[in-house]
Amino acid sequence: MEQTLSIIKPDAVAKNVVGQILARFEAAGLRIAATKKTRLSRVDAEAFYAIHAERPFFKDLVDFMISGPVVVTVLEGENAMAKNRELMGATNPAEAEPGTIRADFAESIDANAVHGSDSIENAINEINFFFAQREIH
Ligand code: YYY
Ligand code: MG
Repeated sequence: MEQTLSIIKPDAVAKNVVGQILARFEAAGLRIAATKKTRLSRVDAEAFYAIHAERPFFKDLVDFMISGPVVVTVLEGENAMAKNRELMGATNPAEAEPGTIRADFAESIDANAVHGSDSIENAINEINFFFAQREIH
């Protein structure tokens, strides 16, 4: 069964909407195969977002991602990667479809509530970044 990685970012954790966001995944038919609350170090965040290292927003993105705890989750189900991206909505919450997580819970493009893997290959790498196989069920 397909798996993908979700991160509930520091803004959404601070807003106390972790349960509401996880409930949306379940309501859409995705299962929680693993989940934990953690806090990224600067080195962790820079490695996780290495693909964006040359972007102008990289420093702000890393600062934001380490500003508080996050909830990382392995979601499992049919088309899990694409389904999660659909539930999330567009990167910029101002452009996100009504009813998506970012439209409902995000304030701005830099504090946009959730991360989701954007390909099957990245999903595998991102899951392995956070979880050991024995933690995924
Ligand atoms: O996959 P997704 O999170 O929707 O967007 P990406 O293009 O991968 O960018 C990752 C992350 O970087 C985004 O969620 C917020 C931040 N960011 C930003 O602060 N400003 C931008 N113009 C683009 C992205
Ligand atoms: Mg992305």
